[in-house]
Amino acid sequence: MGCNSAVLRGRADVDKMVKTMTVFQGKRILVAGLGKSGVAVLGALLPKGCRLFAHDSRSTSCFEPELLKMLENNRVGCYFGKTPAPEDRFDMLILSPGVPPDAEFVRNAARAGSEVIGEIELAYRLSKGRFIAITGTNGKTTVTALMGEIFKNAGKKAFVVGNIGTPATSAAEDADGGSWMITEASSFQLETTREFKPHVSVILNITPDHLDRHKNMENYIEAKAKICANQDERDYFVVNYDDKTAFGLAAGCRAKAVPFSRAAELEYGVFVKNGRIAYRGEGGVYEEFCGVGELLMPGPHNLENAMAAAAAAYCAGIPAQIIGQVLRSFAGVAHRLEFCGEVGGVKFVNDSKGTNPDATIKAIEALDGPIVLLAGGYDKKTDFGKLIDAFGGKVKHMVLMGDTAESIKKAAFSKGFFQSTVLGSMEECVNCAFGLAEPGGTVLLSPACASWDLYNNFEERGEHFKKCVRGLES
Ligand code: UMA
Repeated sequence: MGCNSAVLRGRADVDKMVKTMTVFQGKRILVAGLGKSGVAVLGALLPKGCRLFAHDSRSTSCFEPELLKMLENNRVGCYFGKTPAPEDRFDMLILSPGVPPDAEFVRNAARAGSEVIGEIELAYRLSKGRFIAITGTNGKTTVTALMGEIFKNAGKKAFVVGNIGTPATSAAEDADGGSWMITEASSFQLETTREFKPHVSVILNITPDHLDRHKNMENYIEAKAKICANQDERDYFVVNYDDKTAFGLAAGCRAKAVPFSRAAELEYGVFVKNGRIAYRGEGGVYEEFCGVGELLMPGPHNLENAMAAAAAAYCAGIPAQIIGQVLRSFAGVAHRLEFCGEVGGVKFVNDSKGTNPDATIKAIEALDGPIVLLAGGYDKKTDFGKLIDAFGGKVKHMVLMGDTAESIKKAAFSKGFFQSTVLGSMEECVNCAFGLAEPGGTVLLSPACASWDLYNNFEERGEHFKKCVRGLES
């Protein structure tokens, strides 16, 4: 194991440098979506001598004056609150993750011959760093953050980027050949990759999510599978052996598969042996990282996250002893099963990052009951039946808010769970949940839905929850 292709990379670096010097010059490029990703793309492309355009469905008045000034000073053509006309020609479109590739203006441009790529693909083309890409319906933020800690502790130069919050493009050109780009990759970001070829790719699990965007499970799986589509025999594909859908993708991938399993002792890969997280590889290699009981992050899903991070870091050449050290000290990330206080004997847990039913099921599994669950949010056309089935007597009451409140209540009714209250705001929900919870019990915010109906992002929603909890304390 380990990356030993320094000579090959040297050649690849030179090729890449020559390519990026020439490829953008004089080209007409439309950057679609001017959130974090679009702004990072503009920042990277402005010095490259291309003719830049920006599109956003929001109107001009929604943007900060500084950003508008910067666009004007750099003569960036703007399509705000409107899409480009069909006759407007571009050599390339760079899509932000939130902009669907099947939007009419994107399809028109592709039909007219524009190359359409996403922001992560651009980062890959610009960067000399080696990519480790992590995807999965749930756990990818935790694994990405954990890997960042492992690399930091190993003294490596690493950038923690992607869906976790920092666009990969913003760090792409700071990463040299000795750097690692530890990239959380969502299905939105992977969907628009073409040449993207991480040295190590990770798929944690695949369960239904974002079906409003991908339309069906096949398309969602196809988007996820792009993480390993260009990998070859020198690369590694870390995959959950216990997740049939994810593991099924190993058959079509040319990289060395490194499975991890919570349930089975594997002949090759990462597994649990005598209560310890262990790795077995070619040539009789056997390593142990740490004891399962030494992990600080709660729940069986976090054991899987730890195993995946250990496998991926080991593939990248990090010694087992350093990996074990970090696994023993990593307490998790904010908004993921984050303990945020106890009032009158009731614990409050913020799992705002639980943006699909599977994530909420994992949060319920990780906690001891009784639980009052705060759920509901933006409607991704998800089926909530499986969530209700997973209550297993632990969830005593649901307090629901947001666009999906009524559909979750309906799904619960059809399964014979009648303890649901629908309310309009976070303040009301937290107060109500506190009133319903028993001392020794837990109020869990794990909405099973994205936040975009009432908040800009899950962080804002989690912070609002924590503020309401602090309000109970005073
Ligand atoms: N916009 C359009 N047209 C559209 C959709 C959006 O013009 O059809 C515009 C919006 O008006 C806005 C901009 O695009 O001005 C926003 O772009 P964006 O939605 O791509 O968001 P960014 O700010 O660029 O953030 C993105 C990711 N957002 C999404 O995937 C929705 C962030 O993931 C990520 O952290 C960031 O890039 C850096 O890589 C967030 C997310 O919610 C956390 N991800 C989803 C998830 O985890 O479930 C996938």
